[in-house]
Amino acid sequence: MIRSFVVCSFITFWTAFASASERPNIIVIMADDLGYGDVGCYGATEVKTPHIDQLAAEGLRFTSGYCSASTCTPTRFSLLTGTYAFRQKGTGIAAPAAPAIIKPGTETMASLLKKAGYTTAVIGKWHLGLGDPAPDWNGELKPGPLEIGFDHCYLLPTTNDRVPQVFVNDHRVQNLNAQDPLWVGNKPPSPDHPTGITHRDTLKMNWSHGHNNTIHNGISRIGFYTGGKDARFRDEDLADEWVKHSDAWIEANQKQPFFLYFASHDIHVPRIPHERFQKATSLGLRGDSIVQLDWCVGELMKTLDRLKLTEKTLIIFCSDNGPVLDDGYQDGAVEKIGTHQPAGPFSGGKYSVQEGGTRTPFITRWPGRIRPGISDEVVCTVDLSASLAALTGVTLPADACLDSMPVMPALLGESGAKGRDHLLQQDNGVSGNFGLRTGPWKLMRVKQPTKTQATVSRKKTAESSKVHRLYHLPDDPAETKDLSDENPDKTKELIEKLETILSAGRTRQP
Ligand code: NG6
Ligand code: CA
Repeated sequence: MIRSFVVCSFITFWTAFASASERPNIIVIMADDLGYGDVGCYGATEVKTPHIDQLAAEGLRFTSGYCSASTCTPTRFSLLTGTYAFRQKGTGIAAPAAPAIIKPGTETMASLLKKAGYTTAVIGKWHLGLGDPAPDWNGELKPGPLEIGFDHCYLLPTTNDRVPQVFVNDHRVQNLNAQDPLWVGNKPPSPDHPTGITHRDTLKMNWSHGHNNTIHNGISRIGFYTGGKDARFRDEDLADEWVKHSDAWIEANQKQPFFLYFASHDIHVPRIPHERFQKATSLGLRGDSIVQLDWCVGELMKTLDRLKLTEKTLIIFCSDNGPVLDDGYQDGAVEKIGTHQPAGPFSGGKYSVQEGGTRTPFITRWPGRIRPGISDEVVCTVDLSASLAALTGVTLPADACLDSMPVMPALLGESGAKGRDHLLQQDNGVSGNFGLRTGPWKLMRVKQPTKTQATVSRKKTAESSKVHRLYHLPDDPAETKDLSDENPDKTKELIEKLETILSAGRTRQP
């Protein structure tokens, strides 16, 4: 169902451009750990997000927009491949020295759009591994994005609480001095190597769990490294760097259709926004990082305006998983949360298969083509590959994008268009926990309980020891009342459907 802001007489105008295939510029902005309730247009009042709100006001805001997993690597894997991460081993949260998880030869969103004539780039957090069998930090970092369809990449290789803090520009660590090679490992390189444990009193941000290995910029991280001093960045400068690089890349590629995957690191830990954003909110550094993310969105919009590309560009804004407060550093997120509700009306958050884990902000904007409004259709980041292929007239190979549903008409808000008819939710991939939503019903399979910090979600969820639980989302968005005993047939039907999805190898019919 689509609720439109515009009167019906405009409909002919908004749909007049529909044709067999279209090639707008495409920017997918993926936020990191941003929850459903973390931005103004989804109900936040204690942090202001004027640019994301503007995107929603000029586009389509989804109330049932999801990412496919409640942690980063599996969502990003399935975003790019169109296949659920649980189908491939080794797609859980990637370690600092993880090899490339998406193998060359795999069809991806980028390789599909290249077939449609697009120039492609990923700028920002990668966290899908580099190299084979391990990253060669001082040599060529391949395979990586360039071997799976991207023409250019400018990356934070893992995630910023993991080592190393360097930019990867195409196949090389940027500014690496050959006299000072970069070494990365999972054990201390020497007994006297300073760590977050041995030098805890020197840290500018203290850790709360994990994150106590090598120190860089006064922050201890996951993993160890030495060398590469000239190549290292300051955490405070990350967002500026993504924006500057994106601006230049868009300008250089404005003549042909382009696809930019803008993978912001905000609001993942360590939350160290630029000094000009620090103290921007009463929510501490987590809130300040939301303001920085919003600024990035505004800068991308300004670049499009400046180059007169706004009406030629489809922007898709989403998140890689739901919210978390203390994710390993004492940054005030828990203490300063006030009345802010990061997961909005939902329960759970990052790491969980409750709604808060994967139901996240999801906005599409394409002025002149998408009629502004709100959509209740179910869409998921895993659908973007098949949907963008359909939009641009690329035929999907039968053996690619195994779970990606072509829901482009729903993403464009076309009249009567339907989203997906079921929605699968996974966590990091090893617990055996899954969620399955069809229509108003949500089945949860809980093999291992997930701890969600009470402050992420204020909703009291009923403790249940049952593996399979059933919820009616319109009446109970916070999944507090297990209705499986009252609805045994529905429960059985959904258990069978879940087992089929898990074992069938694919859900998209070729
Ligand atoms: C967890 C880390 C957490 C975060 C997460 C990945 C610990 C104790 N926790 O293992 O801090 O890095 O991995 O987040 O180390 S994600 O958004 O990239 O998936
Ligand atoms: Ca994340």
